[in-house]
Amino acid sequence: MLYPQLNESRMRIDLNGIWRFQTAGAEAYEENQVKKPLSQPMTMAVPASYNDQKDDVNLRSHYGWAVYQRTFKVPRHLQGERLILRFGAVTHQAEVYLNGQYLGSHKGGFLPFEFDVTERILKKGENLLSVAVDNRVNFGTLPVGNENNVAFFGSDNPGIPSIELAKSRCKPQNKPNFDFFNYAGIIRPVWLYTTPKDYIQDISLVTEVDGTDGIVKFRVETVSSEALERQVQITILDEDGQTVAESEAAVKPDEDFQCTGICVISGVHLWNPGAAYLYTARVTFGEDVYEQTFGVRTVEVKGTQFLINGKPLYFKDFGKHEDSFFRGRGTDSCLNVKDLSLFRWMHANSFRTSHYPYAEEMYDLCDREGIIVIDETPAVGIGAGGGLNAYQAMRIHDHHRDVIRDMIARDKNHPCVVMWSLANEPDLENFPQDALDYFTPLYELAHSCDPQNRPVTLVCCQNNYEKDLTTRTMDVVCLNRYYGWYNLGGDLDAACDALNTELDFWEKQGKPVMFTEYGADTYPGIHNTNGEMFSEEYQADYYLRIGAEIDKRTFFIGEQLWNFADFATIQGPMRVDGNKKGVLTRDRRPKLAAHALRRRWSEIPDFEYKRREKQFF
Ligand code: BDP
Repeated sequence: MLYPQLNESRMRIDLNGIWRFQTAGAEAYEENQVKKPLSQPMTMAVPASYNDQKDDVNLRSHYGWAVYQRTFKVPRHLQGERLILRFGAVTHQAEVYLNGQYLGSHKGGFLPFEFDVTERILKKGENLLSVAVDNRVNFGTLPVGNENNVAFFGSDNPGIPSIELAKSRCKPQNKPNFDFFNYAGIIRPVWLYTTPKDYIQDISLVTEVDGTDGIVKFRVETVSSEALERQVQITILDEDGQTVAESEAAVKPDEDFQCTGICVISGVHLWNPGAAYLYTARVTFGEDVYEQTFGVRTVEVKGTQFLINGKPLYFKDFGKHEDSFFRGRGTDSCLNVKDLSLFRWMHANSFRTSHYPYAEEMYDLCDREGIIVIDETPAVGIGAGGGLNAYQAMRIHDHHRDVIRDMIARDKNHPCVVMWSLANEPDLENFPQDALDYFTPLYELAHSCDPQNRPVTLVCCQNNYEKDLTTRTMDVVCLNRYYGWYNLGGDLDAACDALNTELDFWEKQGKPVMFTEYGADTYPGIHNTNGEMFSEEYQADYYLRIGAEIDKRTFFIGEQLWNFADFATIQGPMRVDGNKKGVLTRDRRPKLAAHALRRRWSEIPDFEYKRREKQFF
């Protein structure tokens, strides 16, 4: 799906800002709330989660539906154009109404969706746009939530007298099956944009390198109002706006108005981590123009190596969250710029979009800054506990396929994206064959959807790795491991021993292996000469000790620690004002470990690290 663009053929109108907002019922909203102006609205900023914008505990822990509303007028000169209403993401489910008329719904809180409103109800005067939003998570959603949506700490604790009475007094609320606050609302930009009546629907670009030439293979999909053969022109521009290659192809009615072709860039500048170079493919079709940026680079897994442009990469970086004060998970370009600046400060080169696809604006920034991305679906929490088989109990299969398809359709042209992650920490151990049967078709689907055929992985939990049949089938083995924290916490000698026992197992699998999480909760300001758990010293020591072990393993291709910064979670006995595994605080101040890692990573090159005789730790 193409991102809305402002250019000589397309107009983009920003519908962000202050909207009106009102909560609704757990199971439903009222017709009046979406068909008429809200009766008792409060103000609410878009894009942003609604939970932390007001000082109201009922909003923070709201459960169920809420309604956003705003009005807008369409400039006279846009009448006659094709008009599209586009949402970057609404968490987790949206039902959209325009002037009281139902436009449609969208399930899933982290991917864009749009409605063609050309022939619809758009009026000359004020148009009323209402978006009903449901934040509930359960066994049918991704991310997965608790099935009965009731949070009740200690519900299995026989020490609570009259447990049924206690339960009946609990307010219903979302109980996520994941460790990040269930922020909700219109979290990404809303646009009204135009295209000409006949338009470019999609562009896919695949690049190869042949000596000093860059080969750009393109596919363009168009929509035509007439059953005629027509031409599509592609011009490749370099960073100075100079034309470096051109091509033309015909779209035909009997070929679904699609065309393919090749452009060759001689003396190509490659896109590399830390040294990005972006070209623009300017596509013209009749009245329509779309400018798609891209980079020329290759990605490949070969033996135990992960190659970018044929060179073995070492990932040194983080799992992250879209998470900040006040906005929750709302898109914040300033924060994104700041975060990537901190990446540079720490000599990091990449991150995983744990645990959902991020805002499109972030991938554009990474393209430009040369930061590598592992792009993850929102499939987190696939594990039912209590002996239940998640693959039978959950109703997520079709939705999981949809999010894989939609994520790849959205992100396929970004040079920063080098691998797809199907899920985070599903249960792979208790029902190993069911897990394998569930994930193998998804792995194949991801490969078949991606024109660039990037590597595909899933991220596995600390488990009995000998029982887990799925992780070893992925292109890269991605390990979330907490030796020294949840396992063998406080004893780094024992933790390193256990890690080495596991690494001996992975060494035999002949695949590249990396950490996608490892870490220790650290309360900023706690210092300790003995380096005990929760102290800044422990976190710094933890990373350096574990770093020294993985440095000895040539098949180990990267260290994505958990987490870049502290982040919000549901309250509970395991969390002190959120998850404190950040190497930065939530307001982006470095803990001791950030300095230690900065020194370590300044000595680790992006490429060829494990080939060097001398290693740094
Ligand atoms: C991992 C999860 C991550 C959590 C982390 C933790 O993938 O979402 O935040 O544990 O416990 O299991 O800090």
